[in-house]
Amino acid sequence: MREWTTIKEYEDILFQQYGGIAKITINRPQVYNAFRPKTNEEMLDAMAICRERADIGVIVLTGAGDKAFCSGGDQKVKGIGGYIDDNGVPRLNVLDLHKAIRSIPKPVIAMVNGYAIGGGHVLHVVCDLTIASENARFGQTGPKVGSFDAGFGASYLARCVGQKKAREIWFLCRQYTAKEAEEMGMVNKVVPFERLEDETVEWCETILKRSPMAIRMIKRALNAELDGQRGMMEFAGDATLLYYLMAEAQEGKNAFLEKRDPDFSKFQKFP
Ligand code: S0N
Repeated sequence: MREWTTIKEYEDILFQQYGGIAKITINRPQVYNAFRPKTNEEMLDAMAICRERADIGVIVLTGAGDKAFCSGGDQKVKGIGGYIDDNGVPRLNVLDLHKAIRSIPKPVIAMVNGYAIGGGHVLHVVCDLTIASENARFGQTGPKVGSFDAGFGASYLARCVGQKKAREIWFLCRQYTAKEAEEMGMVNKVVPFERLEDETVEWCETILKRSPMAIRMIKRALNAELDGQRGMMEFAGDATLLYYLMAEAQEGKNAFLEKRDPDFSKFQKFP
């Protein structure tokens, strides 16, 4: 059994670390790890910490127990206009979490340990990779329970499984086994439940041996294709970051500070 150390205490989630891996666990097993606004706020806070912390290279998202990864929005707090927070404000702040998962320049792996249903299904879809246990079940429920996600849960799902399958998943609201989800292309690997964490940690440790800048750029590139101007902005932002690391960019800044003309002639012009 590996030792996960707590990074920060929260009410609805566990936030732990093992080496360069951060693990965010939705800890509401009594409602099959359904999220309420507070759960999403806490996950957003944990994601912000993961983004800042240079010692964290991969993030694992999972649910507590062996029944559910996440069963979507907590139907007990669903009100008019969204999920009601502690101040009585209706929110759909899981969408902010989707954006954070897409935007963080580090891989996010869904470790699916049971039901990934409704908004919980969308959550695993939005993650960069999905590793599932054999008991996992996947599916959307929106059109059955008065909801839908027309964001990544539709468009990125279709990129993963194809348009026809995505329409089937949303129109029929059936459940699929982990094996079926793998065959459809929305799960990377299926393992016995007892192997789930070991397998996920092995994937993380392999990624941690790879070049972080290369991983960052490839995540940006794969996102940009779907994310339009925002995706291009994030890709372009990292191109600027790379440029700032070069002596050529520093020459411009140094020349300004030294009140001289910059000399860019010494820098190679690549074919
Ligand atoms: C997961 C299911 C299939 C499991 O069935 P099973 O094994 O028969 O167990 P149950 O007895 O049904 O459940 C066990 C206990 O857990 C509670 N519970 C389960 N799911 C929820 C939930 N979502 N909210 C609150 N409680 C839940 C049960 O009530 C039960 O507790 P007790 O015994 O005390 O009654 C089955 O449980 C199931 O189908 N669950 C509901 C799945 C669902 O419909 N989820 C909501 C779908 N909608 C969303 O997620 C909306 C998402 C959203 O906010 C959004 C909006 C806009 C854009 C994007 C999104 C997005 O999230 O992507």
